[in-house]
Amino acid sequence: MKTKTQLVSVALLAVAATFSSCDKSSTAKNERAQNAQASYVAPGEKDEYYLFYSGGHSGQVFVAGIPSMRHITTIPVYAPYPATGYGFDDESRKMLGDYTWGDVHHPALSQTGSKYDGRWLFVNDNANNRVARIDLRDFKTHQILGPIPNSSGNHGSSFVTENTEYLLVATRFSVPLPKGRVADPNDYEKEFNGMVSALKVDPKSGEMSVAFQILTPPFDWDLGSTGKGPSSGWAFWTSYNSEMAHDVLESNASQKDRDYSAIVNWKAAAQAVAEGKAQDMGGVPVLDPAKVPGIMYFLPIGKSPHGVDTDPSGKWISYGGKLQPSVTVVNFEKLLQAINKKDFVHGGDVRGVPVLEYNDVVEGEVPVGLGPLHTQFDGRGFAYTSMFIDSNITKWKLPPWTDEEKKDLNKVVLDKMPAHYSTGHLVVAGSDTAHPYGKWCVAMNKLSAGRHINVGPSQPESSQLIDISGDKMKMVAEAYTEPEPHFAQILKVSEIQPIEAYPKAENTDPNAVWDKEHTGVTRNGTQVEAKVLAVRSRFVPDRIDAQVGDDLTIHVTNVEQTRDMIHGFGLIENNINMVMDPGETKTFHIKLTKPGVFPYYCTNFCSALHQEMQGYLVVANTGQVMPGAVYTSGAGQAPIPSAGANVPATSNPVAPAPGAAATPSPQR
Ligand code: RUQ
Ligand code: CUA
Repeated sequence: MKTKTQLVSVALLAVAATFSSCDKSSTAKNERAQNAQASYVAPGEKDEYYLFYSGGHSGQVFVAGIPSMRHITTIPVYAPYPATGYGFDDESRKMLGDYTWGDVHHPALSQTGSKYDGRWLFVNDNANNRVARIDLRDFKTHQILGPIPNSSGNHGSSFVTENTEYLLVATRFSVPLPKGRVADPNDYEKEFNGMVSALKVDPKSGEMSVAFQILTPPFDWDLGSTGKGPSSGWAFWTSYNSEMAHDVLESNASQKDRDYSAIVNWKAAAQAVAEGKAQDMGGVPVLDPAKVPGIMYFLPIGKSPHGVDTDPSGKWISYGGKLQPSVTVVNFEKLLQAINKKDFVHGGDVRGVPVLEYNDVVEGEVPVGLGPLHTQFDGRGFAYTSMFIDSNITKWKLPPWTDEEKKDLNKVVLDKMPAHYSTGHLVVAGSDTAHPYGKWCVAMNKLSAGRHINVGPSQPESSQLIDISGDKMKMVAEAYTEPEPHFAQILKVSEIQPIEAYPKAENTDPNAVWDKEHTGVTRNGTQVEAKVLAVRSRFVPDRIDAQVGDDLTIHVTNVEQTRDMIHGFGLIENNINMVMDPGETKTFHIKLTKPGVFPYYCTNFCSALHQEMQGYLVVANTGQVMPGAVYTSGAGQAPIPSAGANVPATSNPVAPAPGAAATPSPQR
């Protein structure tokens, strides 16, 4: 007689057999072949789009190709990344400051005229209130701004305005302001505040700076979206915790049926700041919306909404319900009318901010299903919402709706594509511009639940590529990334032309060396400076002398001008690992504390003689004279300091004794 367990496994086997036999049916086979073709990029061919994924708490940005979904490169932003030497040289170390991690959520491409201009990619750090700028000319991080003052938990970030005038960001957590002030969380309502911030972007250099902020009640701001077209100059935010709870948020922040969306007129706010209506807080001009009317309004929206997304026309604002099974579509024109007519909730304001009447401005609640988080648009009148609980992508039709559709909005829900599993964000190519590319959607799923080969308990995230060009969505490929993509941006490859080497003419580093004559080591007191040249396949000089107690600075210039000719400079047991791209100079500084001879070597495989590309850093004891030490003669050159008497070289305990055979005979 079979045991119960045996029976269960027999049943499971039967189910598995059904699945595999249906997988092998000719329809499935045909479909698979078609999908494979749709995402196949043959060896030697290239992808059509870049996919820039946020890397979540890995602190990085991943770059993949669409449609192949192949991971192509990783751009380190908030975390050291030895592969590119990021976080080891002086410059990137300085950018990282006191932190070695960040939580990248929402990348945003720069725009001109509500179209991607291919210049920069901005990414937020949810954890330490920062925003970074990646230059798409070299795919490198060039600036990290922050921690932003008066802000704590930079989640609602970064959203670019139509011409990248500003990045608009909002704080997720409320804290006592200015930061550093301590108050009891029991006094949350009174003592804590949130903030919406505008970061100015220099139109030439992309350099970001904190322009101004708007004070808010202590709601938890979640996500944002900037306006365009009719909503140009406006921005929209979702929040949770209008209850202003400070503990057990899971239930305490889900009491009310509505939470507030903030409707911000950022142009009016900038104007008010210019007119001197702001007050300084922590060095930032801060506007109080109770005292400066016309810059902020609140709109009650379904319980704890999550994403808010403006459609390409700028007229429809979609709010993902998260805890209610619908997407709320707001008609911006009605919203503007209500504001102009001062049609506010009777006698209602929250801390001096006027509250709009829900029914005046909402076009409809589209019943998309359970757990709607984010919505994207294809520019053809369709919207796609990620469903966290239902684990699918739901396609629906934007207004204008017919009277019949209005009566039953189930009619505008057009298609559902199962995703695997629990989709968080999704991205449609170009959705946040006035000119989406459409065609591709990528679902970023929170649970991959064993759809890949087993890699133990730490499971990757899954991303699924969906063809949205037809009436019905079609899933064509699946890929995995390390935790954890939140949002992404898609850019047409043909729209940018990244450089492949840094032109020599552009290298303005005063310590760059391009020929052997200018390399060398100089000493001034205890300051030792080495200018090193790297070229296939050697370092010049390949010996650097210093002493314990010295401040050693090493500049390495990779003089190559050829694509992919990268050299590294790894210094053994000193935690130094620089990587120089062709034409680049990098610098590190180290206080020498331990004596020894430390080999340095090229870490990046550059030629057949890559292994030979090595040298020695000789760190003598203080005052110990190394007869072979070579210092470049020059002005200001001081002699090696000696500690009174010369410290003799340590004798070699394994050196052959005088008179012994030079080469010991092999042991028996
Ligand atoms: S958030 S899914 Cu920043 Cu929706 Cu992650
Ligand atoms: Cu240079 Cu390997």
